[in-house]
Order: sequence, then structure tokens, then C-alpha cells
Amino acid sequence: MNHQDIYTAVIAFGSNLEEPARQVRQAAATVAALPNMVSFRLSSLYRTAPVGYAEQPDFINAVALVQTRDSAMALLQRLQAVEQAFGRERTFRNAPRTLDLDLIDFHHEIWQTDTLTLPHPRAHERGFVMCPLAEIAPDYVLGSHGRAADLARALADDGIVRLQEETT
Ligand code: PH2
Ligand code: MG
Ligand code: MG
Repeated sequence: MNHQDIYTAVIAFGSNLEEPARQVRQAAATVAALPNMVSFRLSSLYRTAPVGYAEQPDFINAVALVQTRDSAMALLQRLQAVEQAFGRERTFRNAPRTLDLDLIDFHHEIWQTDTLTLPHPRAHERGFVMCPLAEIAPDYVLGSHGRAADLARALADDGIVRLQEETT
């Protein structure tokens, strides 16, 4: 990995415990300040109905489009360390969480390993990822699934509400 190179990545933020909007804002500030981060652009925050395991509070979700000098694995490890620092406990799949940071895409690389699948295998069917991504990068192409804006349009009424700045 040549450290001069700069890579574009998409990171998804989610929280539904312990003041989720605060968790997401603080996590975004932490990720923006990570080593090797060259630029960081955060979407609005969205209130979203839980997908998967339904008997849990609504989520706050957001997406960041970043540029980094990290490799995909280096960035993933840093994101997992941030999750740990925010008190993430892994109980069961889709369980409520103080902070979930998902690497959605990394420079359009394709990965199929035990530790990393890129692009994220379910992101294209999740409005809580595609709507915020479409807000900041409508033309971003996610693997074979197409443009963020087109994916988001089909998912936009899945219980996803953009928060007003002043009420969050
Ligand atoms: N994350 C999940 C499962 N379900 N639903 C919403 N609305 N937002 C999430 O971030 C989310 C979810 C697994 O990571
Ligand atoms: Mg997730
Ligand atoms: Mg995750």
C-alpha cells in the first residue's frame, strides 16, 4: 500500500441507545479526527425505523464520505476501535447498540474475506444507508447495484426521517 495514495470510502453510523444523536455526532467527530483522514463529509442525521430485529428503539443514522490514506483493513480496524471506545457490546445480531460503524465501500474495492466484505452486502437494500448517502453523494456507484440516488429513491419511504438541525 503506497502511503501517498488517497482512497475514497463510505462509512455508515448508527445508534439506538443512550442519546443516539449525541452518539452519532461524537462518533463522527472522532472518525473525522482519525489519523490518515484527509477529508470527511457527514450527511444529515436521520431517524429510522429498526430493520431486522423490530422490538427495539428507532435508530439515528448518518453516512460519511471520506478520503483517507489508510488501507481498507487499517480503516476497518480504526472504526472497530472507535466502536469499542463508545461502549459497543456485541450481544446478538441486529441488537440495540450505542454505536455501529460500518464500512460500506472502500474505493470501489471488492472484498470477500472472513473479516471484510466490500461493498457491504446489505447496504444497497437499506434506506437508512442509501438515503443519507444519496444526500451527500448521489452519483456514488455501489458495486453492481448502481447509483446511490437511484437506490435511495426506491427505499425512501421505509420510515426514514431527516432530522432538522435545531431539534437534534
Ligand atoms: N443496523 C442494523 C440492523 N437494523 N436498523 C436501522 N434503522 N438502522 C441501523 O443502523 C440498523 C438497523 C445492523 O447493523
Ligand atoms: Mg450495521
Ligand atoms: Mg456493524
